[in-house]
Amino acid sequence: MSGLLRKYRHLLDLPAHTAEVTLYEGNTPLISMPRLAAELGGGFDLFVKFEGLNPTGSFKDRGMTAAISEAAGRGVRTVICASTGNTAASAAAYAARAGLKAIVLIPQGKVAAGKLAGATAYGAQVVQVEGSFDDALGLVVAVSETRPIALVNSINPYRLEGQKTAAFEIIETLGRAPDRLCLPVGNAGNICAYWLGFRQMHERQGSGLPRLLGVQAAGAAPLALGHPVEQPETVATAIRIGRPARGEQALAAAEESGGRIIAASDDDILAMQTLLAAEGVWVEPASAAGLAGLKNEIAAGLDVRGETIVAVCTGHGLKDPDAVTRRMAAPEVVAADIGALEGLLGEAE
Ligand code: AN7
Repeated sequence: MSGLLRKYRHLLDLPAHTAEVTLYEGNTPLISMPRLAAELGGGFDLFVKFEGLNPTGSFKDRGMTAAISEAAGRGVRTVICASTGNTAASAAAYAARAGLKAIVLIPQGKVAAGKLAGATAYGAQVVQVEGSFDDALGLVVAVSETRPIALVNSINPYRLEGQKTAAFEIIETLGRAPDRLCLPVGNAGNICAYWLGFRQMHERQGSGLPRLLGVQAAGAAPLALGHPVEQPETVATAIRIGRPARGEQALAAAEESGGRIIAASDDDILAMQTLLAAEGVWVEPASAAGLAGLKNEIAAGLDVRGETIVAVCTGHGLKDPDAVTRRMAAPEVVAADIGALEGLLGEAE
């Protein structure tokens, strides 16, 4: 078993002092989704790259193994990030692994339970900011400029180096790049990393390039709208971001690929979360955004017949259990009695 840095070191632009800190991230499954493809109109092959199966439950671990390995190898003692939750949990875990201190700034009251619990469990100093993710990012950038603290948000170029590995894995599994890649967009690091990774492999081995479909939540869609959103709001709290740090780079990548960045409504995102779970893949709301956008595009006439499409599902459903439980009725109750159970089940098989 090896971590991503050891496996892909020859393909990653990391300084010589980088000292691998790993939790054996990556190597996530590419799951065929025939029923969902049929639901979306059929005629194409659909796969989910299930990044929720990383060590801390999100894709962030790919970039974090790189960023923390670089920081640790340089002798840094403390790392800091702003986060909507997943980056916080991942930074906390990899910092703990390396014996470093992690400070994570999160928007007050807007982080899903599994992420806050994770950051706390791994021993990070968790600070709630009275403001948005964008406000928190401004603060950590400023503080990392004046103190010997490493910033591990995706502004850090090593994060993108690590996250490129997801594109490498998809090419390894399919034997080439997919025709289209859809994924959620928040601070816009991941879409940029995928594009870097696909381009790198295409230059090396002619593996092809996917069209990118980046999808934001409608209430937090600065790139789809073309201007910053001062008060972003969405049920998909992971991507509740109004001023993406890599926004321009993401728009350029989408355009270069022949794709685009669009928005999907919260209702569409939650409906897609339900559809994915109905085929056995439970993801957090933000992770359903890419496919929610794809579904809307197909309904509006996008022709994907004959294509191979990969949807990146970035985080596990367990990250945000409340997204499901707050919408459900309490499960029915039955007496501890076989007659009562038989009555309740009726004719069901
Ligand atoms: C599940 O954790 O920004 O476009 O601070 O958690 O690379 O930002 C999370 C982002 C998609 C968007 N899906 O990725 C953070 C944070 C999930 C996420 C995104 C995030 P980027």
